[in-house]
Amino acid sequence: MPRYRQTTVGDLKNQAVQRRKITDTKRTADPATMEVLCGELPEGNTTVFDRYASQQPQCSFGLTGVCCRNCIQGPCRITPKNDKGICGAADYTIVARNVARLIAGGTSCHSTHGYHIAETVLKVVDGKTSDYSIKDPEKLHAVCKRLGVSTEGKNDEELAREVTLLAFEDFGGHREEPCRWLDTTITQGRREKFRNCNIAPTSIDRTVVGMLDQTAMGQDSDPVNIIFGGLKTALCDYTGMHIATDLQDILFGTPYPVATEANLGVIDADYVNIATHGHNPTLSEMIVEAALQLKGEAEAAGAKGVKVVGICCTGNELIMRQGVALAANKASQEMAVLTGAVDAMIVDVQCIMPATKALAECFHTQFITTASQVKIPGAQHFDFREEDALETAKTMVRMGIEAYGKRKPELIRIPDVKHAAVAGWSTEALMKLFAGVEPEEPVKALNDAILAGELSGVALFAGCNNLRVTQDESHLSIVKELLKENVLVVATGCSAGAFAKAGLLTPGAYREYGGEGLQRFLDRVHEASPTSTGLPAVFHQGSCVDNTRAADLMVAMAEQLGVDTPKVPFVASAPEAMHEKAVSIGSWCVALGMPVHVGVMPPVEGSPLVYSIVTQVAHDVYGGHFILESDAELAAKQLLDALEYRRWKLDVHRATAEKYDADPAASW
Ligand code: NFS
Ligand code: SF4
Repeated sequence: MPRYRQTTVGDLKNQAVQRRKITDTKRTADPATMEVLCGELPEGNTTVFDRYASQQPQCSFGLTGVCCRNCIQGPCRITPKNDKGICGAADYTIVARNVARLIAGGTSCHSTHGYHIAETVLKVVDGKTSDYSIKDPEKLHAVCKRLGVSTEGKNDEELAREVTLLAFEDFGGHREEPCRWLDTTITQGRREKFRNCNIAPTSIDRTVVGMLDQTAMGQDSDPVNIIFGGLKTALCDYTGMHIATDLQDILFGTPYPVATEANLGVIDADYVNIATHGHNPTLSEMIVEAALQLKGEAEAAGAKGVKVVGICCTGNELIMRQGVALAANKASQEMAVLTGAVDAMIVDVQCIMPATKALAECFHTQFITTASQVKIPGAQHFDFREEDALETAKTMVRMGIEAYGKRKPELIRIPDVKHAAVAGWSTEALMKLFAGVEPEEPVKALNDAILAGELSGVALFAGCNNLRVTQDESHLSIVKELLKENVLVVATGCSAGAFAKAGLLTPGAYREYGGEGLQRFLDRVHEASPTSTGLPAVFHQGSCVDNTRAADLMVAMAEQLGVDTPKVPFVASAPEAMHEKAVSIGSWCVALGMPVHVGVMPPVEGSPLVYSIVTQVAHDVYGGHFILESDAELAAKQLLDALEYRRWKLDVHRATAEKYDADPAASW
């Protein structure tokens, strides 16, 4: 029987791994980024890679999570000599509190994003802006159905208003019942589990505030209770981002396959290049529209037109819906500026390094901020409002057109590296693909392939770039291992960016990277439901805020199989988790029952107790657990083992249920 978890409780990693010498480390696996890095930097400047090196060695109290700064008697640090903080907080309390606060931070980002989209929808239906409209009434109706909103005799605007008001209740309402976007999108088994464990949130805002309260000085010191509070908060992250994805699909359209390109080579010296960076599509969708409308002005300035390229998750939003080319993921954002051919970088929220602005100053690049909560000293700021979105977007694009004339030709060096990519694999798009084989119940095509042993399961690759490791390298090596072993891979965020940049999203790439079973399966479904784009090796599901698309897929699989989610052969991996958002996503994935690999050690090593809760006890309670493994080869093996264990158990439980004409066992 394969093992589903590490057996070495408390056998913590050698901390030396965390502090490997930067000189021993290859910085990036991305040839385009490497090429730019090898060139000259403007005098006095650094890149994220240099600053990571300068920060070494980093403090081991912080690295292992045993530094508490939750009151101003601190900082208190746990050492062999001092096993308690001034107030008496032990390592397990401090580590648990720190992790829970990371989750609260991540949840705040995603839910603020979702809230902003909800406000935009309301402005649209109230007629306060004419720049947006309801592009996907079909999705609107599907969401209404799920939420139990009657559609009889109501037009799209009325329905959208009703849905949005329900979303506001999930954010800040006072109700006894769990948040609707959580409760209506999970299995019955999870609903009961979350209620029984008292981690089903009733309001996002209330829960995040409650988490800050719970983890303040002199409050909760029970690590299990704190971690459960953290999971409740993480389920708010899920709720907020599910709202964001649903409403974005309603407003901008549910993504379907679209062909494009990725990596720095998409920046084209003949065009005015506008890089959009951040996360929120309300801005970038308008930039795309403005770029189209201002083609003539760009031509008058001597360019062939305006080319919009994406960075980080704004890039992921645009690649999904508009087929806009993706230039860079997080660790390469400065490299885009260093090409010398980005005329304006327009940013909204999250993952925008202040250093990118500093670097832009050495070039002609206009750096423009647009969100009231994200201002960067020295950057041009526009107060972006939906009411006059297109006009503001045009003003910003015009700044890029003007800057185009001020380029310094001697500084232009665009790596000749780019790959064709097919993105746009929302869960709806995947179901459409599977429907060719199983028109009545599309997900059955996927489950049947797993039950037949053709596929070994499904993996979600998510998360960031983290400077502690070689950029993109473990994303690529782990995924290649899994593809070879016939795992169907979906991806989001900077992980999807890494795959796009490296050619794993290229049409037909599954032939190069997939095992025989995966190739056979994809050939079959594609033949039955052909696309004009062809199929990639990895299916891009969007930005980080879109991670619930993968959860929806897992829930659909569970329901078709007649089991709860912890039994589904479905795993997740964040090889380079970095942001607080990644911590919250990983945590709700665990609560939903996924084995979740994290390739950089989160700050939990300082407490063997917390370490064992997240890697082992979590499994007993929720069926999901963290696999904390920095070695890519071992990580791939553990993910494959977890899938094998689940397939084995599923087979046993299904065979037994059939024999005794009963439901499959509820345990995992
Ligand atoms: Ni996700 Fe996307 Fe990237 Fe990480 Fe940042 S851009 S939201 S947080 S770094 S994947
Ligand atoms: Fe120290 Fe306790 Fe204050 Fe934390 S809350 S800084 S452990 S006294």
